[in-house]
Amino acid sequence: MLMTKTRMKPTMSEISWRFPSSLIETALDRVLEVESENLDEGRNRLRRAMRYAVLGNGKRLRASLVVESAFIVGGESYDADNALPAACALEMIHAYSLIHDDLPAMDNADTRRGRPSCHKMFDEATAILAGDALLTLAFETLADGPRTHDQSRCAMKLLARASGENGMVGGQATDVGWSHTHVESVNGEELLQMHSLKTGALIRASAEIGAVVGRGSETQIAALSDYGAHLGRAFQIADDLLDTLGDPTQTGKDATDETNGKITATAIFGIEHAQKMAHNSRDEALRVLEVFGAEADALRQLAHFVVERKK
Ligand code: GRG
Repeated sequence: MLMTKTRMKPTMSEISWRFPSSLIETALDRVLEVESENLDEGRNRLRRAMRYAVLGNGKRLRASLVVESAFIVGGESYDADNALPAACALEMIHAYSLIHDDLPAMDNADTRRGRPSCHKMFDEATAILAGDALLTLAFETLADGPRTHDQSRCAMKLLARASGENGMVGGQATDVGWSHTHVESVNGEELLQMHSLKTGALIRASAEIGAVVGRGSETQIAALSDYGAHLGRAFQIADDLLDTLGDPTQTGKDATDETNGKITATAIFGIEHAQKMAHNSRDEALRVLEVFGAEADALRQLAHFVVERKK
C-alpha cells in the first residue's frame, strides 16, 4: 500500500530509507583523505578542514536523494558502487557552498551545524582552499563508479550546471547582489527564481543524477527531476521560515537572514502565505511521485520532512 495518504514522520532519521545513513558516512569518510606524515603542515591542515566541513552532523539530504532515486529506478539492479560516489559528490559540493557562504565576505557566520564554521575552526585561507578542493574532488569522485560513458557524461554535466553560474553560484550572486536592495524592489517571482538557483538546483540535480546513475528511463529521470524541483522550492521556503521562526539551538545557525539584510520568502510573502507555498510545493512533489509505487515512499516522507523540520 502506498503511504501518500498516511501521516508522515517529520525527522530525517525516522524516514524509511532503503539504506542506512551510515553507508553514506562511511563512503564520505573513505573518500576524504586523512593527514599524512609525508605531507607538509599546510596540506594536512587542508585535509583536516575538508573532513571537518563534510563529516558529522549534516542531514545528508542530497546524498539520500541520489541513493533513493537510483534505487527507485534501478530496483533489483540497483548498484551501490554506482550510486555512492555520486552521493558523495553532491555532499562535497554542498559542503563547499556552506564553507564559502559562511565566510566574512558572504554571510559571516560563526557557527554551522551547531559548531564553529570552517573559517572559525581553521582560518579564512584554509576555508577558501577547503571549499575549492571539495568542489574539484566532487567531480573526481563522481567520475568513479561502474557506468557507461554516456551516464558519466550526463551526470557530470548535470552537476556542473547545477553548481555553477547557471545554478547555485548564479543564485548566490543574485542574493549577494541584493544585499543593498530594499525588499520592496524584489518581487515574488524574482525571489523564487533566485531560490531555484541558489538551493533548488543542487537538490533537483541530486534526484536527477541519482536517476541517471541508476539507469532510469527518460520518463523516470524527468519525474525525479520534477520532484527535486518542487522539493527544492519547499525546502528553501521552509528554510526561510525556520530562519524567522526556528530555534537557533536547533538550527545550529547564529546569523539570521534578517541581520544579514537578506531578502527572504517571509519578508516578501509574509509568514502565512510562505507556509502555504511550502505546503503547495510539497503537494506538487508528492503528485509527481504518483507514477512510482511503494519504492518511492522514502521520498514521499522526505517531502513531508522538508516542510516540517526544525533544523
Ligand atoms: C557560496 C557558491 C556559494 C553558494 C552558496 C547553498 C548556498 C549557496 C548557501 C547556503 C545558504 C543557506 C544556509 C541557504 C539555506 C538553504 C541551505 C542550503 C541550508 C543548508 O542545507 P541543509 O539544511 O544543511 O541540507 P545540512 O547541514 O543538513 O547539510
